[in-house]
Amino acid sequence: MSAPTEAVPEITAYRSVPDFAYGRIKDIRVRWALDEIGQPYRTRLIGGIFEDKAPAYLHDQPFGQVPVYKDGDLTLFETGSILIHIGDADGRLLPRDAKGRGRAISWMIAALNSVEPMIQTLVVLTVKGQGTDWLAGAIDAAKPFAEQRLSRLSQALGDRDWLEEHFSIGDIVMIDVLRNANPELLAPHPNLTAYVARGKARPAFQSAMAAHLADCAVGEPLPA
Ligand SMILES: N[C@@H](CCC(=O)N[C@@H](CS)C(=O)NCC(=O)O)C(=O)O
Repeated sequence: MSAPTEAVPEITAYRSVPDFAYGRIKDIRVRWALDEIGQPYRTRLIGGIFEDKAPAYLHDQPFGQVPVYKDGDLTLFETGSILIHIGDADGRLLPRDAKGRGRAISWMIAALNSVEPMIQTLVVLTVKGQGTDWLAGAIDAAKPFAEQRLSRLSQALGDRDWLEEHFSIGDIVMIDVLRNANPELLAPHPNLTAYVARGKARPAFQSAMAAHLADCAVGEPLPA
């Protein structure tokens, strides 16, 4: 739910990205969480993904990445920390009890730290290795790590709708990580494929994705 007024939180997003990144930039996670709780926000577009970032931006996000989140005098970077902040403000995405809160945060960190690196490695190799003679060998080396994590995740999810009893910030990040994986990796695990489809069917995902795509043009070239 994008809103123009300055009284609402602000998130940063890119004005343009290369083809492979279109619809995959991480501001979607923050937009999705905000839309889940009906919190309007505004976006600040910061140029192309590979453009240099201004010193003021690097102060807010030391790695020059998207998203940065501002709410009044609070400025946060890292989607994980932003989602905990949003979740704490509204119990629907992050249970208030210590056990439930801890499990939801554990799943979110598992998505960021145990699952995403394995999947992202394959994406980077595939994008940067196109046409090279090392790509096949590198994929063969990296793929078993992703397969093992997905297999364990599939086992843990079982036949539940969400990672815990209720949908949480853990599901937002895990589903966003999985939807960016090569579908071939998910194919052996129908419960993961169905889990991603369930997440993408949520009205808040759809409104967040529509706003995300509306802000961003496709076609920025890859740097050499
Ligand atoms: N760990 C960061 C990662 C953010 C991130 O990877 N942002 C990408 C877009 S999806 C980016 O801005 N990349 C440009 C760069 O790394 O220079 C987070 O979760 O917020």
